[in-house]
Amino acid sequence: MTRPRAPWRLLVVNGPNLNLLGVRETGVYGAVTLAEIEARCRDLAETLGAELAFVQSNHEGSLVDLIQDARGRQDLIIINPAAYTHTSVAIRDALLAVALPVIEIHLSNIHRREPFRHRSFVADIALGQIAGFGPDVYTMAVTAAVRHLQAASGP
Ligand code: DHK
Repeated sequence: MTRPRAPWRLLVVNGPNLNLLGVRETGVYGAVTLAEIEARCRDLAETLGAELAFVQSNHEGSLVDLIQDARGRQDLIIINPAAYTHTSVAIRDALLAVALPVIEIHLSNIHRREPFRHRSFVADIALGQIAGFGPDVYTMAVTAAVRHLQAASGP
């Protein structure tokens, strides 16, 4: 496999209901909108020399399509699968199929919440999981992604 080279191409995938960030359950997910999170990620990506694609869908099949489209076009996927984290074999299989490194993120600390949120179909195929720091998990993941790709690109 060819090693990735800068500029790193990052895809950020957002699952269901994240389009309502800033409005939905603000005590859990905070008051920052997805558009603001995208803007923060874009600023950081530019600073770090990365290209950023940022997508959201409420539909499992559309998320599978978006992940499949990343094959050969992106170097790494950052994903907040939202509720599909806990249910979707299809999203897991799509991530395995494209064989790109994955970073899993959640605004809330899913391990402190209801037991059904403790299970993730993505965690064991991800480089790592970042959860519980609100919108900052997105920029943390962009930083981690670039560091990972830099290390993987070799000297
Ligand atoms: C977002 C959701 O919509 C939930 O279904 C997940 C995740 C947690 C988050 O914290 O970002 O359980």
